[in-house]
Amino acid sequence: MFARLFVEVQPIWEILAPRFCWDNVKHMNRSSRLGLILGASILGQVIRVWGIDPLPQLELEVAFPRLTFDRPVTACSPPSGDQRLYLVEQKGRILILPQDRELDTVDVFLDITDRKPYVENEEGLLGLCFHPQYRSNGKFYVYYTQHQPRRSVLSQFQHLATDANRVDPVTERVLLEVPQPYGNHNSGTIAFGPDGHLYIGLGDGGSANDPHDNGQNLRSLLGKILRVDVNRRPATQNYGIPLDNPFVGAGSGIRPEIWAFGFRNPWCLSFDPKNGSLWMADVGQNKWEEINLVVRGGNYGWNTYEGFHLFKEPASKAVNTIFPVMEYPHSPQFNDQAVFPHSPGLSITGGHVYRGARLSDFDGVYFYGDFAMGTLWGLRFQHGKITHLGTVAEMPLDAKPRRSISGFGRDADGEIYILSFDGRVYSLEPETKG
Ligand SMILES: [Ca+2]
Repeated sequence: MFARLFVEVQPIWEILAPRFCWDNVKHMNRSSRLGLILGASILGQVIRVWGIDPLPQLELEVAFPRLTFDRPVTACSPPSGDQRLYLVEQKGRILILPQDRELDTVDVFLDITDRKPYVENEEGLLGLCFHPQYRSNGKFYVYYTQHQPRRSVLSQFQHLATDANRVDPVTERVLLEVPQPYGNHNSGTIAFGPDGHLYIGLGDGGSANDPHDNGQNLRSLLGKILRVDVNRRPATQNYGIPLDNPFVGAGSGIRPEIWAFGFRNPWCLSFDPKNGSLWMADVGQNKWEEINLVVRGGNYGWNTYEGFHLFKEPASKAVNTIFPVMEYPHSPQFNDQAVFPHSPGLSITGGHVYRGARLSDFDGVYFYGDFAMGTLWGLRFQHGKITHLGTVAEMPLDAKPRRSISGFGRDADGEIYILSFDGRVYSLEPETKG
């Protein structure tokens, strides 16, 4: 299934030729040339891959032209028929965006900025999802970081009985607190599965290279995806453990909350609304970014493997590793080691499987992007293999500020949005000709 494909990669300078004059390239300073090389290699569409079809191009359009946001990280709509997007800002606010996109006003749904969740670059209010019965119970869940001591917090809140657009922070019920040794790799992506249970992504604790080997340690919650029951719990517990979790009863301190393990920094996880499969992008260390299909009890390799590649001896430490659906390199030079050829990036941002109605060519396509490069890709995975793959939108080389991709949003209709630290939310639009 993961056999190396035979590929033919076109040299970068051949790709460049129609667009750029070589003399201009020679006279660029080093950083500009690097940017150009990376930008050119984004033209991964010219990589000819046997048996994999390309995808059409899309354009990104500013979805709310009169609104800008401060470090948006995720957005979603509640399962209540509410068509509006609820957008999370890393510094601690959840905003309800207007259904009329020309408006310049938002409702502040929840504001915990006074708790100062955002201290280090990867800390903050990082996750939001709504209870499947949100319409009747008004419950939703957030993940945020705190200091003294440094930790991650998973909490339930409820909107006001008198105003569904507002939340009183005193409704908070803390479900879980996890000590964090470092400021990075907090993950914080949360989602309800089709089984009604809450799935929680936790990074490996941070620093670099997973210094405490948390990813492979089943006695630690770090470097895991957890699965908990928010509805049925023992009186003394803040959440229940579904009895069919894979490590229930394993003993020896092995945590029964764990659903899957061997992750570095899941960003982000998402269920395909059509078939329930769980997609998760894991941010890489030095060379490889990866996309995984997560199954019950699966070991996804970190820190023994980074993508498909042995990262830390011995290989025997990661038993039955499940390798990614897709990986991409930090440099085009690594493509000769790759299982699939792919244009480069430095930090993956996982998105969603498209099941909306507007972009029929993209039904079933998993969208993902890169925080550093601003590239948007898509892939379609059917019957155990990738059938379609390609760059669907590129960051303009002269974009200022750079169009990073910090997160994705998905609304009640299944339409996908791109969130960027340039302060914008983008919608996906068919490419305009000419
Ligand atoms: Ca992995």
